[in-house]
Amino acid sequence: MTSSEFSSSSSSSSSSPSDRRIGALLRHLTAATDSDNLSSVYASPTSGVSGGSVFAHLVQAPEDPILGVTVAYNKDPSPVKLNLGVGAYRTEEGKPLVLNVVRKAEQQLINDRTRIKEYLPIVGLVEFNKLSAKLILGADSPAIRENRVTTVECLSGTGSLRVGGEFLAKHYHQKTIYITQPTWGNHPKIFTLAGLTVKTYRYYDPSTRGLNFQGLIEDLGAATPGSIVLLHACAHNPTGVDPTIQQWEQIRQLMRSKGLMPFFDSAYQGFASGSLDTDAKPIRMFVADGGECLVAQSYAKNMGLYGERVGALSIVCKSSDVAGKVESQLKLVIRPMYSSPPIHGASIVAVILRDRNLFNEWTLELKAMADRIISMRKQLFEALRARGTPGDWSHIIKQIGMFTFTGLNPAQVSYMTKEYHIYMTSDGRISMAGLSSKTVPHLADAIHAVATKAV
Ligand code: PLA
Repeated sequence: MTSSEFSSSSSSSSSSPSDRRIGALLRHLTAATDSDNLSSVYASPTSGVSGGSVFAHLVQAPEDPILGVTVAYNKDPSPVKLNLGVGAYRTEEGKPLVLNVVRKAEQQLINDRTRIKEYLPIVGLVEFNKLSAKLILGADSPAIRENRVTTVECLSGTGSLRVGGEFLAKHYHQKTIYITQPTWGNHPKIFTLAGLTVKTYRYYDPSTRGLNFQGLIEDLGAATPGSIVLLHACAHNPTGVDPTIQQWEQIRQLMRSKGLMPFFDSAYQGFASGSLDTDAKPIRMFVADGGECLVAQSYAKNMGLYGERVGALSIVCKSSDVAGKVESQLKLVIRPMYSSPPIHGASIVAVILRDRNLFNEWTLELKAMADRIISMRKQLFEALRARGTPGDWSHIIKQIGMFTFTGLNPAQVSYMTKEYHIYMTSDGRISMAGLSSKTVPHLADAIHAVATKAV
């Protein structure tokens, strides 16, 4: 039956109301089809320009600069291969780690037969949100007490940044976000797709392998008032270089004086110093002055919940009235994006954060991970010294968190991959968490080779 046959029969007096509704719908669709001139598509749904796929014109996209390192690593059959690309913690045996405290929390969840799998609200697990805000802002935070923080569960750190970015693009008067130069490779993509304009501010000085504080202050000082500034809360990725507390205070004063909006990315709380409170200090300094800010939190690294995709976005506001409105608008961002977040990972976090014993056990396991990374720094530094490797490698022990920004160039990185089967991002960043006492000598040999050869 063609649409015209259908519409003529549906308009006859003998047709039922539902026939008539379907007829009206079909006429509507037919009209849209004609006006959009899509009939050829309907006539031959799979035909492309030359009768092939309608996607034949696509070019092969490159692998992601960080996650693509793992793809290449997985294809390498060498028994000595080493993946120092993605920032994922490994044990001394080179194995991924599920924290003991996470296993315990999961067991509790499984044993609880009252638990159900209904959708969470758009904002996620409410208890998780409250506990996450306390974890990052401090249990005694005046902003929490005054009920002017709104927190929504998001898909790990990335999802929190994306939701926060889109919220700002819709509702904040300035659309420019300043990110550090360099930064985590996904930042510019996340914020551009969220609808913001991305600019950079100076951060790292390759000649000192430390912070370019002067450049940072100059660039933020020259930023358009009101702009958004992305700040790595601790353990800057990829450089491992953080401002001192005194420098943070200067940054805070400058940003507040220019009305710059802080957006903290906290992906490594506890990984920099081994202490959750110490690593949250810069954020708490900004919250203590009573001003507004955004915080994206991830539990990927500090609880080892990578694939569970657990994180939170908190927006600290000036009043509880504003916080309520902000939350209502965040829901409008989230609902059409993924409707509501997953339940399992956030439940694990809530079980651990609400129970004093589990919480304490977590802090010990977290400290052990941070300490092992610090010990890898020392071992690598010593191994290079023992080999007499030319150059100053003290930044390996000075830098903080998961990564060392080695200073190796892309040609040296590619030589190390080809000759030594060592995988890392082309900017010379190595994940210290992927190293072990057993693999340090292999890495030191490779670095020694590229530092002594003209690669
Ligand atoms: N922010 C920063 C600064 C990060 O380094 C990462 C992860 C995230 C946010 C997002 O993490 P999440 O979404 O998993 O919570 N960076 C990793 C992994 C560890 C990655 O690139 O996805 C990295 O190797 O750089």
